[in-house]
Amino acid sequence: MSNGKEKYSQQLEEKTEIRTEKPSYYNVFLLNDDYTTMEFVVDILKNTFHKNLTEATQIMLHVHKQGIGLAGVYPREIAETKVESVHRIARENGFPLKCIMEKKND
Ligand code: TYC
Repeated sequence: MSNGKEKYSQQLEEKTEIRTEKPSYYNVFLLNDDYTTMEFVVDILKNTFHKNLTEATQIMLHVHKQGIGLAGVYPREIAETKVESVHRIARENGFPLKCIMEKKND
């Protein structure tokens, strides 16, 4: 009959998972709108996407003029978190700023 010690050591058996697939990367884009302020978008690009002021201003102006612009490229889970963060921070500040992600070709 098995005792508690045996059961416990069975639960601790290690399984080695071998990941063969390379992770997919995603483009994360900001979309233009008529209500979000330029200053707020620059702040998002600095704080959430770690751009410096010059890069953040260039990306913001690109989105303003072209309707869409690339904020960053990340593995799926990080990209999802960026999109959620942008939407949460924008809503907290009363702005309708939209952020989307799209799988890159691998
Ligand atoms: N179009 C906005 C304005 O004129 C500025 C803006 C830029 C908004 C980029 C969103 O992703 C955006 N205030």
